[in-house]
Amino acid sequence: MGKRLKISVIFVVLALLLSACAQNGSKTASDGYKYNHELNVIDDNYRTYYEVFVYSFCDSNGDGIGDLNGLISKLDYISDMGFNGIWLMPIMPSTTYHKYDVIDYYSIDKQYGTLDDFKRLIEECNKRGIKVIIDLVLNHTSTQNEWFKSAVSALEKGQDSKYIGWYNFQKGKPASDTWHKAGNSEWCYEAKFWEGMPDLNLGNEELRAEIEKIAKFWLDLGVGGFRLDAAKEYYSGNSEKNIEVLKWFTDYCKSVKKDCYLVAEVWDGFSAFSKYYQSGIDSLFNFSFGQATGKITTTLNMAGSANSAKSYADALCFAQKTFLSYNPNAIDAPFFTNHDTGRAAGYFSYNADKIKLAWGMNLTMSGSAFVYYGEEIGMTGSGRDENKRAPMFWSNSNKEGMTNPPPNMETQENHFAPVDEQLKDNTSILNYVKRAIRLRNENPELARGILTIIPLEDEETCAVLKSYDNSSIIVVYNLSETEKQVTIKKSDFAYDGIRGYLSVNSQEPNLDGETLTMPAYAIVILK
Ligand SMILES: [Ca+2]
Ligand SMILES: [Ca+2]
Repeated sequence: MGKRLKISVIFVVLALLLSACAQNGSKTASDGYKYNHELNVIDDNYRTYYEVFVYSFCDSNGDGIGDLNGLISKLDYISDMGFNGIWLMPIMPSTTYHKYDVIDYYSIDKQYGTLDDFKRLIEECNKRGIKVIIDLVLNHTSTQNEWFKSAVSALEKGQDSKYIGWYNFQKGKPASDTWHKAGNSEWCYEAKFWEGMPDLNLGNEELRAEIEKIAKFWLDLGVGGFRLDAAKEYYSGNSEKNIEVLKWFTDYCKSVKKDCYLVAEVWDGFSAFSKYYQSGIDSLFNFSFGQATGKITTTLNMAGSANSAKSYADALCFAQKTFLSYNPNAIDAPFFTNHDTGRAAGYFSYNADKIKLAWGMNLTMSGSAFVYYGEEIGMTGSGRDENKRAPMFWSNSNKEGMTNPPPNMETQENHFAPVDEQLKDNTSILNYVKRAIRLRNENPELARGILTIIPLEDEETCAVLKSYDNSSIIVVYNLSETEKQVTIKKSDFAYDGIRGYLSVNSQEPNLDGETLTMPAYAIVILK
C-alpha cells in the first residue's frame, strides 16, 4: 500500500468513526462502554444523595473518629461518583456516637469539628454542585440538653419554667416503659426510644418558635434542607397530628429558602407513610422498596408471579400514582439501605450480581435516590446498630483517614474489595453504582419521569416509559439470571436505539430492529 493511500484509508476510517459517534451523540468509555453521553444535571430537588455517617467516614486528625475535615478531603471522591447531594447524619453536640440525642441545636459536636469547618464544607460542596442536607431530630432531645435540664430542675423545686411545656411530663409513676422518672420530682417524662432521649411536645408554640430559629440558623449557614428523623413518633399513633407538624415545618422552611429540600423518615407501611405527602413535604423515604423486606429484595430473591418483574413495574407505577394523588409535587425518596437497616450485601448472601442489580433498580427509580456510604463497595453490616455503621473501607494498604469502629461494634468482615481497588476494577460494584448514577445524570427523565407501563410477554422482564419535559425514555429490566429477548414496537413507543445500560458483567445488550437482547440481570435504556 502506498503512503498516500494508507493515509487516506486512515482518514476515511477516522471520519467514519467520528460520524458514527456524532450519529448517536455517544462516546466509548475506557471500559468499552459505548454509550457515554454529555451530562445533563439539573439543579433542582431531584438528586442523588450520599448518606454519610461522619463518625465512620474519614478521620483527618488521627483520633480515630471521622470528622468534617475528613469528609471535605473525600468530596472529590463523592463528586466523581456522581452524587450531587449529601445527607449528613446528626452533627450537633451529643452524648452518643450516633448523635441522635442532641444537646445543642446550634453547634457542631467537638468530635466532628467546628462551625467554621462546617462552613468550609458547605463552600466546598457548593463548588461541586452538591446540596447538603442535615439530619434534624425534632422528636426528642438529649436529657443533657439545657431545655430538659431546666425543666426537670424546675419540677424538682416545684417552680415554673417555660421548658416544662416543651416536653411531655405527667405526674405520678411511669405508666409504661416509655415513661421515666424526672430526677427527684414527682413527675415522669415520655421517651419513646430511650430514657436518654426525652420526647418533645411539638404542639408547644414557644418550642415551635425555637425550632424555626434553629431551621433558619442552618439554612442561613447554607444547608440545602433537612432530613427529619422519626416523624412517625412526633405524636406516636396519630398521623394527622404528625402531618400537621410536617406541614408547619415545611411551610416555614420554604418561606426562608424556597428551593430547600425536606425528606422525612416515616418508617411504616406503604399506605401509612404515603399519606404524609398531604403535608406538602417534598419527600418521604420509600420504605416499601428499600430494606431486606422491600419490593426490590423480594423481587430479586423470591420466585413466583407475586414477585415477578411485571409486579415490580406495577409497584413502581402504583407508588408514583399514589404519591402524586396526595401531593402533585411529591418527589419519591427511594433508598435501598440506611444506617438502621442491614447492609445490602447480606440480603443476597454476597451475590455480587444481585447486589449490583438491586442498586440499578434503586438508582433507576424516579425521585431523589439515596445511597448509604459503603454500599457502593458492598460493605458488610447486620445485627446491632453499630455493625451497620462500620468504618468506611477505603483501602487495605493505606490506612490514612480510616476510622476506628463505633464502640461495641462486632468485627465485620468485608467480602468485597476496598474503594481504592474497586475504583480500578471495571466490573466492581463501585463502578456499577457509578455508571447507574451517571445514567441519572445524563437522562433527566430517569429521576423526573412520569411512568407508563409497557406490557411485555415474559414475566421475568418488564419495561416502563418515563416522560419528562416533552422527552421520553424506556427503561427495560431483565430480572432473570438468563439472557432474554424483548420486543418493543417502535410504532407503539417511539425510540431510536440504546441510550445506555447497566450490566452486572462485561456482556452488552444488543438491539436489532425492535428486538432487544439483554444479558442476565441487565437494565437497558432506550431512547
Ligand atoms: Ca477525627
Ligand atoms: Ca414523640
